[in-house]
Amino acid sequence: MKIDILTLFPDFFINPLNESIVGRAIDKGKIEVETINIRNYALNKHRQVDDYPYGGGSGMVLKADVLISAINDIKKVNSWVIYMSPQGKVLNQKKVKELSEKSHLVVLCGHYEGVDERALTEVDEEISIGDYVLTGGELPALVLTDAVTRLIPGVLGDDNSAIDESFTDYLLEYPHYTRPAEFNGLKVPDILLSGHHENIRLFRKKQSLLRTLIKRPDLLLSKEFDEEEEKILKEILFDREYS
Ligand code: 4FV
Repeated sequence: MKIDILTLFPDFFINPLNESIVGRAIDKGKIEVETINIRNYALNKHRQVDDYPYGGGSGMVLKADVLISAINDIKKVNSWVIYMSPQGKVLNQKKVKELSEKSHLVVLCGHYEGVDERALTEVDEEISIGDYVLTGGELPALVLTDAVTRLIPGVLGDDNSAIDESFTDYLLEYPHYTRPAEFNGLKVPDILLSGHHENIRLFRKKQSLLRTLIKRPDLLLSKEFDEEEEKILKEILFDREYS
């Protein structure tokens, strides 16, 4: 997979794309990430990329002619063009999984007041990282790049770790513990020290359901429960064993 990031601030990405898991994934050639300066597509000698909004108002707007020539210069037949914007659907793990299966993502970073609406004619999808307003689309582009990169086969040590993690199957992750076995008088649950894998699996499933019920019940609205999950939920809700 290749991710081309269209931005006015390519240097913003230097460190984050050279650190940790994403940096290693790029070094291992698991993913290619390139930042392209929108200003390279400015059309006049002043290298202008933005202008005053028609109809007045504060701030500047990124020019459609500049953005569209940039997008059309970069995109290929199989490209998926994403504009990071508060107007987009809020990113979730399901969407990340879907995007991680594409071969080429072009990610457009807005700035100032945003982009000329006509630039969206070359955009396949608007995505938001949350209902708040940022100074630019650079952080959202990094969030998307990080989340997608993790799901590329071979990026995470063992690909299994991306299977039973938060939001996979609409459940929050079970609690994690490591040494010391007792800390500040708080003991690691005995079942995790038992070595009984099936009981540990059931404990973790129950913890995931419980935590999701308490912390993010909204997630359960779009979840299909399998027989075992139904049994565990009944035990939680009615506080008694079900055979
Ligand atoms: C944003 C978000 C976001 C809006 C105006 C950039 C800013 C400026 N992008 N999720 N939330 N973008 O706040 O994706 O152009």
